[in-house]
Amino acid sequence: MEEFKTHYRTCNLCESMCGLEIKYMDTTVISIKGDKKDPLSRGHICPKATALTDLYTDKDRLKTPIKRTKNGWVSISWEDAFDEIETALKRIQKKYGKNAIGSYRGNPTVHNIGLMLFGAPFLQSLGSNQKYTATSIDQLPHHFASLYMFGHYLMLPIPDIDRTDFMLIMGGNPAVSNGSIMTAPDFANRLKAIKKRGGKVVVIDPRYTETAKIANKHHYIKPGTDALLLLALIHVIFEENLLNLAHLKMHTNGLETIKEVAKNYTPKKVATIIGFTSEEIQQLAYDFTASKTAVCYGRLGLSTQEFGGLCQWLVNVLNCITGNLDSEGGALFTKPAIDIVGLSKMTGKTGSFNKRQSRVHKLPEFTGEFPVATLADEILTPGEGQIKAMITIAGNPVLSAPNGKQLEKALESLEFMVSLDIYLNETTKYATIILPTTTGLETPLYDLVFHQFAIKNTAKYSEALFEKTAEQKHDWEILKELTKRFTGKENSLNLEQTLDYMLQFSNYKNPKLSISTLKEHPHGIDFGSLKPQLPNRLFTTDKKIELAHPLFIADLERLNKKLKLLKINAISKFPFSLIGRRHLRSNNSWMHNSIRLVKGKNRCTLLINPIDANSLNLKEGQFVKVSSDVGQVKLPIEITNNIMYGVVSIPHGWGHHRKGTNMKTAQQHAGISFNDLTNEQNIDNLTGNADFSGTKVKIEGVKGV
Ligand SMILES: Nc1nc2c(c(=O)[nH]1)N[C@H]1C(S)=C(S)[C@@H](COP(=O)(O)OP(=O)(O)OC[C@H]3O[C@@H](n4cnc5c(=O)[nH]c(N)nc54)[C@H](O)[C@@H]3O)O[C@H]1N2
Ligand SMILES: Nc1nc2c(c(=O)[nH]1)N[C@H]1C(S)=C(S)[C@@H](COP(=O)(O)OP(=O)(O)OC[C@H]3O[C@@H](n4cnc5c(=O)[nH]c(N)nc54)[C@H](O)[C@@H]3O)O[C@H]1N2
Ligand code: SF4
Ligand SMILES: [Mo]
Repeated sequence: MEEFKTHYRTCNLCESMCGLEIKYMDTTVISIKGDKKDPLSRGHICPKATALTDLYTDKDRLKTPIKRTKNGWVSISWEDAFDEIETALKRIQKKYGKNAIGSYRGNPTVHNIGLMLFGAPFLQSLGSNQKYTATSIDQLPHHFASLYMFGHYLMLPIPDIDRTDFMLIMGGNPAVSNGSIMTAPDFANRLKAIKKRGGKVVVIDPRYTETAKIANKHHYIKPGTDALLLLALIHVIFEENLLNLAHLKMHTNGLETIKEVAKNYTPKKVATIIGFTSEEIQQLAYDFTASKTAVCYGRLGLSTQEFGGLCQWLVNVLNCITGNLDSEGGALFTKPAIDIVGLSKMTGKTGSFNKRQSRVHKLPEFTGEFPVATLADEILTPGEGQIKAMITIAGNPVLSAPNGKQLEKALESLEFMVSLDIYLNETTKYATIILPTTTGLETPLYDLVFHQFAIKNTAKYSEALFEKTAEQKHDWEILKELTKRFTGKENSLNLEQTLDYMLQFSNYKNPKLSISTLKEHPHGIDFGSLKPQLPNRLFTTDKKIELAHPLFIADLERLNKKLKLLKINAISKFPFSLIGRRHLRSNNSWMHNSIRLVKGKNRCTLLINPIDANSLNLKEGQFVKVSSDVGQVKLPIEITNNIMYGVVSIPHGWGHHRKGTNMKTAQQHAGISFNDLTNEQNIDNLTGNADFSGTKVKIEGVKGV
């Protein structure tokens, strides 16, 4: 009998970069286990990893280009698809100008080395300003804070969780999400290790989350009020002389301004509004500062809210003024082998803001892209510069971006749309042509982005496990061909050659990195823990951390207005705050076609507190109508003590009942879409990021389904 073979690779599904050990025979996967020798993940995996097999064998996956006709979708050849796309896009450029072609790139872009290396040159070849990505429905406020504080939008401080004595987690649920902007595989055990070594973990979240359950302490907070808590903590630190800038003492600007503005936010003033007592706020400030090392980590729940920019700024300020920025056990900057930040010294690309404004709502550009919240209006509003054609790459904005129904209307109105995707789904069904791509086990991987955000410096290259079929194309091959058609020039380098070129600039010389050295180390290479790097690594012109940039200070006005409103506590037509949640066996909107991931009890439910359920006379499992100012959905409820009074939760990424898709398993487990309730007008006015969290809704019981 033939022996099984073993293949080592990195999982591309979330930010954790888990090492996988895959046993296979021919083109059949026998087992997927954690790779114990991976220096970062140490053998950890989650249930999604085994679904990589399902993605590989999924009969609903598209394998050849398809074109929408009056009689439905038909397969066409790659050559015809490229010709038609070139002709249509060039016609539209000629008729309406270059900005008539919009693009949206979704989350798997950053998990796909082909899209990372070949996506930007293609979009550049089109010369359009109308660029959108999932960044503005996710981590934009982190980038914004880093741009103005450290001079580079990618200089994101990463919690040193393996050495910290105190971790304050706000608006993140890494026990389920496996960590984000903190590549920390096996997060739950790393968190338990903090407790084991005598440290403490405190979680601040409107839901008693899976992370909260393994922490020392959890505290509810009213959605959208975290900036007030952070300011009150900073207030206590100044007021009680708990300040400690450690080695950064001579390297900051604006400390006095922070002290001045924090005066206004006494614990007493903010406590009831955020759902704390003033003693609890004070105690948190004492615990944080009394700990030898500590780190505050604020993630999605802090970013996708009304004050996302302020929150991420204040998280950095808190770490900095307590001696926990750029220090072991605090938040540190990484030094990956291929160092996009370091390389900016050559490329000069450090990020930009508000260099131009969007056409319809005058929203600011961030590093070349506009907020996706305004995409539908850019398509639907006539006039010079209106988007007439769209390119979507690895994205499903109909389910992921605010007000999905409005976006559907917009996509339907386009003259032409092309999608690079693996499925005919809620977004790609509006395409004129879908170009199917390889994914997962069929692709090579080097994590350009997540090595940059990891809690340790490592490097790893994964070769494709299975050869693609003759009819399939990799994302990068498709993009390379399309680029050639718009520049007239052939890029002579393939994917590995491009990576090999970049590896020459590696931060590490021992061993000297190249694709071939990386192939000799299939488990990855360990370059050790993160180290302090400031002030050298700063990109600010005076090499100082800007603690109080005027943009943040000015935005406090908006927060103050909100504070006044919250004090009034007026009766609202939409009395509940809706928040999201993630599940270990789900991944945004696109992994629901795997039976092993969706089977079991329905997960697309509304969580509600027993007090709220009682007052509305609702019973467990009953269907409710949830309405917001833009739409309504119906789904069953789950009554639980694990959610704050006045807050309800629905997971995002569901809503697969929409007609015209071809994902049969997902359709059978359709759920409803959170983003049929979110209003695209609700954004963080400072950064342009979508404000999903705390969407105001009304709940009413309904009979039957
Ligand atoms: N209400 C609410 N909305 C949210 C969130 C929330 O918490 N609440 N979260 C937000 C966040 S954090 C994010 S990142 C976004 C995600 O938003 P999106 O990135 O728009 O959505 P995904 O669900 O990740 O869809 C990924 C798409 O890529 C395709 N795909 C998968 N792999 C590949 C590949 O290798 N190549 C190509 N070409 N395509 C591929 C899939 O089929 C799918 O169509 O959603 C955001 N939206
Ligand atoms: N299993 C799984 N893993 C994933 C994903 C997935 O879909 N499934 N998606 C991946 C992606 S794209 C991302 S970006 C990451 C996100 O990773 P995380 O940032 O960990 O995201 P969530 O799990 O959505 O956690 C957000 C938390 O914020 C809380 N929250 C909501 N509003 C507020 C608020 O106003 N204040 C506070 N303090 N908390 C609030 C929510 O209750 C929730 O617990 O996860 C990644 N990993
Ligand atoms: S946590 Fe799960 S999905 Fe994320 S990289 Fe690891 S195995 Fe893959
Ligand atoms: Mo995300």
